[in-house]
Amino acid sequence: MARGKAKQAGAAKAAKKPKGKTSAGAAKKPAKPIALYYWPTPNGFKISIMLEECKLPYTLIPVNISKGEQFNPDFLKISPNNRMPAIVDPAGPGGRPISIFESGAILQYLGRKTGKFYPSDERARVEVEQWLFWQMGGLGPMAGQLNHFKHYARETLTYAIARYADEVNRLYGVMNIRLKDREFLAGKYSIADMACVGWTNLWERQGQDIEQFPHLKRWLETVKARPAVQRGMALGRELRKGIDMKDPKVQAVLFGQRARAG
Ligand SMILES: N[C@@H](CCC(=O)N[C@@H](CS)C(=O)NCC(=O)O)C(=O)O
Repeated sequence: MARGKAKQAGAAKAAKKPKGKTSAGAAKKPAKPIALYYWPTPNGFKISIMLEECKLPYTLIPVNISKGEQFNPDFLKISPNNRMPAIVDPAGPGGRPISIFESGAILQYLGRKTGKFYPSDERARVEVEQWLFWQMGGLGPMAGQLNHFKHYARETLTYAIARYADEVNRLYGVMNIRLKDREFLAGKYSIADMACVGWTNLWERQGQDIEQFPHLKRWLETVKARPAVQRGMALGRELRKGIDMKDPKVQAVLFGQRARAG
């Protein structure tokens, strides 16, 4: 975590301006920005997209995972799994701050907080949750392992690459069928789509042929055309410049992690 490098991101700037008055005539206090602990990866994009979609004020706090900032004790208090993204909302339940790790939990929280992209009707909500958890337990982890074995593993393990490439291919097929007769994964655009876009955007790097999945392709183009998605996926892009994921020092931080002393 690089607190010193914290800066106001897109929507956060807008929050500085007072926005009108309360019914009593007193000046309305601007919403306190949400602190977004972030690095520009598909998991990070889920939250930057949601914050942009909801126009919530936020402050970007880069967590440079290639340098091991995910192990800083202050960050571990917020995210004990040493993974970003995480958020701290100063205006949490009861008006008190709340910290949240795990991108799915953050998306659900922000959806409940704003009433946007996460319907309250139980049937509609279950539709969203099924596809959100499908991403969290399937598409994300499988594509993540594929990325590791295909691009970073020190030895070429053909079996591991084929296993994860097959699984990503299967999951793309499931998504393609789902999108055959609906515009978005849960019918209407939702946090489930936000969870998936950063991962499917990497189809080429995953060795997949998007032409094999025309409905998925149409969905990907539609989601990526949204200005908030574009802003979310561009957030902090410059932070990654010059980082070589094949650098042994970077790999020593990210790979071979084992249990830490409690
Ligand atoms: N299940 C977690 C996964 C988050 C995750 O894997 N984040 C990666 C970057 S994409 C990370 O922080 N890695 C740091 C590390 O491996 O030490 C979530 O969805 O929030």
